[in-house]
Amino acid sequence: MKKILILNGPNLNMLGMREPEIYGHETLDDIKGLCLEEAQKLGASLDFRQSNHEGELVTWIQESRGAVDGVIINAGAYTHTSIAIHDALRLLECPIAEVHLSDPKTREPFRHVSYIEPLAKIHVSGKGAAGYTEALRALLA
Ligand code: DHK
Repeated sequence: MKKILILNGPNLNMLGMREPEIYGHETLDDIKGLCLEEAQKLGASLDFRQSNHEGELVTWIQESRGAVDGVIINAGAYTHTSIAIHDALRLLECPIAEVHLSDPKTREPFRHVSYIEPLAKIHVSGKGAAGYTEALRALLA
């Protein structure tokens, strides 16, 4: 059974009440439920996590080295700032999928740079919660 780690960065715990016109009405728990359902259909196991702390995300990425078959990451605002998360992801040999609920490239200029983009094999943006299950299917294809 393939193991997938899904990581969510800062403020994604506030989904549902956080700018729903941008991020949608689903909560992170709703998204977790969708992902678990999809993973079950695809015969994969899932570890779904969220942290507001950069170092905790870095530690989880380090711990996943050699332990999972793919990582899906929505690093929230750390996407645009974190060389530490970039460096941690470089340690991985498994495929990485970068997911965003919104499409950062069409938003403020400070969201146009992603330190994760060059390391990810799969990129899904602007599809809301459905982007997570799309990334899961792509990783497991
Ligand atoms: C989520 C965030 O928290 C923002 O900081 C990113 C991303 C976009 C999203 O669309 O999921 O800029």
